[in-house]
Amino acid sequence: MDWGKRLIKPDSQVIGIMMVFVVTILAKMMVLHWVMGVRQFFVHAALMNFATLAAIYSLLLYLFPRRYLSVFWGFHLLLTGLIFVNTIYFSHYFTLVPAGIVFQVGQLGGVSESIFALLRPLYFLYFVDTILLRIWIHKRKKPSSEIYETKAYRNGAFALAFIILSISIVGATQLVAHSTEGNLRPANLGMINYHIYDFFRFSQPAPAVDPDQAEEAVMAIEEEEADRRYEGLLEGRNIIVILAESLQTFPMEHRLAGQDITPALNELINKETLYFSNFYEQVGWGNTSDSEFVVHNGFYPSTTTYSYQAYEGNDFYTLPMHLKKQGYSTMAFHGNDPDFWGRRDAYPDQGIDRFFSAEEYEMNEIIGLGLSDYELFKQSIPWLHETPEPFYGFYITVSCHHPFILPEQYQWLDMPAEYDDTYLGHYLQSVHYMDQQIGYFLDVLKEEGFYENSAIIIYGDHQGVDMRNVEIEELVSRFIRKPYEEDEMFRVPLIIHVPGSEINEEITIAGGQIDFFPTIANLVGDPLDPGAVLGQDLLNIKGGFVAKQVHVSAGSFIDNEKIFIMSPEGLYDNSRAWYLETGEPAPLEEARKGYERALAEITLSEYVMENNLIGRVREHGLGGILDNIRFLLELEQ
Ligand code: GP9
Ligand code: MN
Repeated sequence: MDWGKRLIKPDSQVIGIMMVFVVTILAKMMVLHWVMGVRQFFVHAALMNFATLAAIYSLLLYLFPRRYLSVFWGFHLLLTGLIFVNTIYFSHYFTLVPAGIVFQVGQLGGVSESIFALLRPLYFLYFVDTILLRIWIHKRKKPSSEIYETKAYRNGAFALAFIILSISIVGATQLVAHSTEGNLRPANLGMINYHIYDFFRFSQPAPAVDPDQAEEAVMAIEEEEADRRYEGLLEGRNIIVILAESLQTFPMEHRLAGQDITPALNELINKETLYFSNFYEQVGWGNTSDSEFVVHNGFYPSTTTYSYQAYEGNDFYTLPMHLKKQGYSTMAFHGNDPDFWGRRDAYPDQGIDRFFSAEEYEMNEIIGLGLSDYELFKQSIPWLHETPEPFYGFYITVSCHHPFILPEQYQWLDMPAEYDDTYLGHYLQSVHYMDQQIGYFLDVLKEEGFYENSAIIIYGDHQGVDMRNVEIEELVSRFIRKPYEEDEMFRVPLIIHVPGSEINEEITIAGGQIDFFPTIANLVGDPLDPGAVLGQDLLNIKGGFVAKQVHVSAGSFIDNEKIFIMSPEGLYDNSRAWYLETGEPAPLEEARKGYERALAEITLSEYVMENNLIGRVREHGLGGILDNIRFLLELEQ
């Protein structure tokens, strides 16, 4: 047998073909990396992803020696699809598609309008080379394939795949982990390596908690003022919470060509109201549903998928449950599919006893995602009448949702030319419409006799306009007359309106959605025990603290003086910090403690939730959980 001839010649041809597939995919990935703003790790990510692709293609050759051309092409198509989807996803979420998305595929129908709005014809260019490759492999004469089935060849390819895989994925990932203090991110791993890492992380148990750092965080959370301000202010009242979709604070503070964008809300915050003006969103992958999860539980959302899914089957202790102890009836209203974000299954465990959704509502006026806010409020009145008081009613609005396209007849703001038909213009119209429906709802509550003995709480679930989109950033900066940055993007209002009370106060302490539960618990006269949740009672603390995760790198935070944004590539020294008041840069070292606290809180939260430990937290507090962790660590030694 002429081994030399048979092995070397066709092999080099096949390797050449393989490289065409690898390099074309890699080139497209590098385009995506560039779009994602990967700079410092650009070459590194390209090399790492090249190694991984070469390894996978070698493995494919080993596994499919006869049909390797079609398999190569199939994989090329698959990865191109992934690059395409990642590009769309990145344009909205500014990260790559997370592994946990597999649980969210069912939600896609509901947001199809949003997805189409993000699609750009340019993205289809990704498929051009894939199509050309199909034509090319169809035309070319296949080299004899027998040769690739020889044992020597198969082992050789396998060994190559194995070596490159282990060196590229494990070795290089370790190096990146080392230089970024373990912050593995899309911006330092690149697309395919990040997906592989994310997949393994997703299937791993909760990360290890450093008990000393977590203890410092818990002690900081427990630090409260001695007098309990406003304790019991809401006692006995119905509590009506309106989750205001995509409502940020800035539209409340700026006028548009002489018009108030949120006249109803502005009127509210000037009378009988506690208004939290430095309040921030803390959602994770589950957007609206995560904001519900955070306000009701006082814990962070999951970092892997939407929290109702990630923590399905857990025991919880939530605000609605806390209120039920005081005899409250609990219910939620949402003019959309009850299974959206898994609400139907999640609500009973969250202490929400009745859920009025598209199955109960007459879906007679659809705006964007679902029933109009007007109908959402209006149709709920008979249900309020039939519910024993006091009740807790949680309203999820949907009309003001991306892409913020309102029917013509509801675009009530006179739009100046500079914002006409812009994303910001559409957003402000939608915010205005929602504001007017909230105003209408308050009037109806008055007419129906609910207003005087209720508290009406309104909060924004998350940002509507994203500063990472250059066009939007420019428009909003012009509108608010200062650079539009993360501090403004994450700021959402919290309004607690207490009709007939003497109060009227703007609370400027920094707070986040995680503080909602302990704050309301104090207001209803049943404060939570210290160490019961990871939030604080915003009316009785010295200093606020808001940890961010998921949509910016974990470790980012906001306190009363400054904001710290951990760099996307995971390097502390590349991070940014600035003072909220002046916008002046703050020394990064001033943020080190907050960065550590943010990470400690998020890790502890995930540990509690992933191990279903709320029962224990109820008995022994978060301090008790830390004692357990210490005990387990000692056992391991
Ligand atoms: C629909 C609504 C979706 O259920 O909650 O809003 P989103 O999560 O996309 O912000
Ligand atoms: Mn939302």
